[in-house]
Amino acid sequence: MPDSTGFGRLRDSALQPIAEKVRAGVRLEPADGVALYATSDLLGLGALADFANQRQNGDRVFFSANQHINPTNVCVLRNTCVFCSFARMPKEDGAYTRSLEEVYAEAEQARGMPTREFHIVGGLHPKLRLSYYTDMFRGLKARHPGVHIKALTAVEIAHLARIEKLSIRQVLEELKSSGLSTLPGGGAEVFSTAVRATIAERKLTGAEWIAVHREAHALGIPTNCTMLYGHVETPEDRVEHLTMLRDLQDDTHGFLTYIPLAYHPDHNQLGEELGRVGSATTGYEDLKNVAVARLYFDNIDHIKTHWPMVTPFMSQLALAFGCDDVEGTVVYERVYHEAGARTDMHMPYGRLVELIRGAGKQPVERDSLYQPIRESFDDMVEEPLAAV
Ligand code: V47
Repeated sequence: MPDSTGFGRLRDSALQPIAEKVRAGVRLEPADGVALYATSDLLGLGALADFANQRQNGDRVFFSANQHINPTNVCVLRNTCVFCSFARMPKEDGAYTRSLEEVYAEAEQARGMPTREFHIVGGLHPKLRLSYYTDMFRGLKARHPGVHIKALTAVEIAHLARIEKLSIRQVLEELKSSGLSTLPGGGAEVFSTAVRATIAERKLTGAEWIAVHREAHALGIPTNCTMLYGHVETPEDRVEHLTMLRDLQDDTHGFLTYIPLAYHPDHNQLGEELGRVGSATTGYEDLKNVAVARLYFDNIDHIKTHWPMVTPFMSQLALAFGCDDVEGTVVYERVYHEAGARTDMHMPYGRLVELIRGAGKQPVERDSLYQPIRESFDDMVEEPLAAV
């Protein structure tokens, strides 16, 4: 086939018209998204996504020094979010709820480390009130004034509004004035009503998730967005989900980055029902989800790879498939490790730098709003990637 796009020969002819749009910077239609998910020409897809990423970010790859904190795993949706291995009933084995002093003690690990962000998420606890979180954020800010607080998914915000009988806006305003600066992208799963009915029956709907993020953006709170892939969703469900995120971004420009989240099937009901225990998503699917996102989101600047889920090795490969943003140091990860992830919990700062350099890219330490903090690492001691 003659090559009019400059991408070389594309093995799948369905990619040809999409390649022309990508080259010309024309927005992809939902049908294009479905065709991208359908292709088996992973290298062709990757070449297009790499082109789109290079045009936007050059060789720069962003990372942050962050620490995840999960104050409680008690969750009222424990029995209906069947994909989740993290949640517990209040009296169930393994249930925990940290006191504020315990949260502060965990956050002390940030001292002596380069940490610039606390990423704080947990379950929908029936008794923890809004004041638990506002006190927590004030306390953390008093102890670590320079550390940014990215906390509470849209689902947790909606839960707090419900138990406090406040509006979403009021909850967000209270949280913002106590130190919260951005929201993470969790709880989105897949917006399709049919998928939600199967995997997360009582969680807030896709439209409600979007409404919380719209409100946050209106209040000057930037947010992240995600999609949980690799369970019962179809390519059409994925594209519908990406389209809803892209539409909101057109309106608000409040999303900082998109993170495709790879479903882990261990220790949860869905994994058992699907007969998938012990077999997470494939590397092929992981790379495809990064590449499609880079091509479909012409209005979201960054695509992040979450190394605890897909392994540092897949995250490094993702950098050749359209990804420009790598999850940070993390320190302690519970959500995926409960679900069977066998990766380390902590990625030392120097190892992140090496991971990015090893892909021939230029590491950039960023703050939570994607402002560059550090771009020269010449004096850094090498820390090789550990096997997982
Ligand atoms: O919403 C739960 C997912 C999410 C499983 O914003 C599972 O920077 C896989 O959203 N297998 C929470 N995934 C985590 C999240 C996140 C992660 C990293 C960075 C950011 C960010 C956000 O974890 C949940 C759900 O989609 N999850 N159970 C599981 N078994």
